[in-house]
Amino acid sequence: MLTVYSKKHRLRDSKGEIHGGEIVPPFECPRRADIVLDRINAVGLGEVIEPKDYGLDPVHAVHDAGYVSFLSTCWDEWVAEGFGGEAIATSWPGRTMNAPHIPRNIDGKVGYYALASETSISEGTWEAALASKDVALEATEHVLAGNGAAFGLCRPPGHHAARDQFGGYCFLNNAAIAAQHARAKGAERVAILDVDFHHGNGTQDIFYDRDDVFFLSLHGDPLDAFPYFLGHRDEVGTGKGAGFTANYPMPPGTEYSAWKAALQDALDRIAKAKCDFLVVSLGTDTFKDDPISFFKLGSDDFTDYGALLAGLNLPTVFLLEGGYAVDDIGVNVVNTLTGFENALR
Ligand code: SP5
Ligand code: ZN
Repeated sequence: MLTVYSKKHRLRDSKGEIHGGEIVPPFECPRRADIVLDRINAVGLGEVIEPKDYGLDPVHAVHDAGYVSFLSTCWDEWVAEGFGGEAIATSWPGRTMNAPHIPRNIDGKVGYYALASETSISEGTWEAALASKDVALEATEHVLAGNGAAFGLCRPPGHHAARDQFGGYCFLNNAAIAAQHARAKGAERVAILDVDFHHGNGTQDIFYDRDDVFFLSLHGDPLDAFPYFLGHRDEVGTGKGAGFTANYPMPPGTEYSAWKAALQDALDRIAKAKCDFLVVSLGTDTFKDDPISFFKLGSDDFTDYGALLAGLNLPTVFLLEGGYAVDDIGVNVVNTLTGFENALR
């Protein structure tokens, strides 16, 4: 399988994440991508290429223009304001404010566009986010050209980024950008299957009222896990999108047997919905030793479910999302990809 990778991911190297009231080294760190790339090379998964620059049109196809502009200038505005640290949101339009006006002040804008405070914006974040969406688009192009499957080694991840919000370590929604690009290039109905431990709130937000992109997510119950406010079973889409969002929240301690049953249901629904293109939001934070998650998958389970995904027999783009057991992320990601490939043989 082809991998698309850009070393520009290293430009996203923030110093701190708010976690349990402390500022700690971010779980979402450059070493994650290096370990995945090392494993790809160690097993000889296939060629590794760099992406082209696809520009901002595919970004504007799913994100708000004001949001994109904010991301592109946030760091410079933050520095110009005289702040010494990274851009971290401290005030939000809370539930009693409907925020008709976007603040002029950068501190206010960061709060307006943030959905969580754990994710800082640091120097180089925007450039890394741009490279990450190019990785996703290059992998998508490769699959659209008839090559079966490809892996976009995206970093930073994307699935928490909504039309106009960042957070959960995500800035541009790589999976949404890829799915929209596939639609623009002729796919009739794209399925986005999100197997990251966390609910893909951003992807759901972007496609909630559409029937041409079917979003399905398996995740920790939002009553117990980030992003806390979206991802319940009764969220099924709206308008003509009704029935084209599917959520499988699962409780703390969920083992592979229960997770696999949910996956099989999701795969049945994709097969019945007549989708002709698949984007997999591939997070491996479902792993038993993940430091911020609570599912119990073992490394072999990733191989097993990779094979199940191949059963759909669809053109498939895998895009990296989360996974914070850094020493194991390479094995877990590559197990999914090899499980998929070996099932096709
Ligand atoms: C892409 C992705 O996987 N983003 C995840 C963002 C999670 N950020 C908030 C994590 C809060 C974790 N609380 C963990 C408690 C552990 N005992
Ligand atoms: Zn995650």
